[in-house]
Amino acid sequence: MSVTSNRAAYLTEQGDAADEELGNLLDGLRQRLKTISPKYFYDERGSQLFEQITELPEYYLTRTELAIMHRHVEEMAQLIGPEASLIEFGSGSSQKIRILLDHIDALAAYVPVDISKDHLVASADAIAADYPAIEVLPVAADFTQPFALPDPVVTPIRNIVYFPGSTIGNFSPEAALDLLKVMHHEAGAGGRLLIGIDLRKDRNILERAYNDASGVTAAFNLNILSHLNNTFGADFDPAAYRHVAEYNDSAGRIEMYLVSEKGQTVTIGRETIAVADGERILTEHSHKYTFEGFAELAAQAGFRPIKHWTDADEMFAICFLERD
Ligand code: SAH
Ligand code: AVI
Repeated sequence: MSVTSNRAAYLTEQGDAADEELGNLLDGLRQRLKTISPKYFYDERGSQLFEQITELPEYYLTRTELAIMHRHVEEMAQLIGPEASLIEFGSGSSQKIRILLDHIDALAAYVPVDISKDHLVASADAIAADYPAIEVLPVAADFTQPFALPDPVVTPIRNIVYFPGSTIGNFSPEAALDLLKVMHHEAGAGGRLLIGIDLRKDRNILERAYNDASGVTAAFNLNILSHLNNTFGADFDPAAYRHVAEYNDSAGRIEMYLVSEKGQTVTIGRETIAVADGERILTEHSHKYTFEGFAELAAQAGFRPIKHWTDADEMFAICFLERD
């Protein structure tokens, strides 16, 4: 773990060694259904493309969650209480947190946690500049592994883990449970969780959201290959793959793939991998929950729902939970 100064405050960096990362990546590509972790979407360009996705007319998730936040923020702020530390998992552009920061009294600290380091630093700097009274302590880490929390100057009364965006949906139910356990750990005694979940709905609405007419989601999906080329020296040809997103009704999830347009090989490290014509590489699942299904999962991690809010069409929910 190293600590380097930046304008926001101090950036804490925690992560796996490069060879462990490469080993995990190769394990995924050796499976019968080749799989790349969706965490590799988020290099600087991937983070920018995700920002564009949030503004697409088809991608209802962000504007629906923002509307719920605006509508119920006073009640959320009351439940959070004064002198809390807000720990945001997958903070991205730190846009939604601003709604809470505008309404919470005497926050102890804001701790944005994200794997996309440059984007994290820029977003944390912007928050620090716009909210000079709040201590901003960014952590660049893979949040699926427990990480050390920075020490704020003001000792928080409680930790609130904030996990918006329905990013929990990008994990299998087993991995989501493990992640909820990490959040339970990071929340600590008396801690709470405020989390966004995308609800089950008509497959046409879902498939449109992940197959936008302007092709931004396709560019986001294909960018994962450029990220692997830059990070691991791989030689994927992104132009030789095509984006596919479809809803799997029985599993309740959108599945995103890259489909190879021809037989080809890719070299990563010392390994050469054959990809057949028409073969699919799985890049992302996006699970859609019922509120009850999510509450059941959260209960297994030691969280009890206190309150939840939805929009009028019940497209999206924000849940506030406390530790048992
Ligand atoms: N919270 C924002 C961004 C959601 S996009 C919103 O609600 O709009 C998902 C974010 O999680 C990205 O910023 C990505 O970089 C981050 N992320 C994805 N997987 C991660 C991981 N394993 N560890 C840390 N951050 C991760
Ligand atoms: C970050 N996550 C919740 C997004 C989702 O909707 O699953 C990522 C995304 N993938 C394609 N479009 C957006």
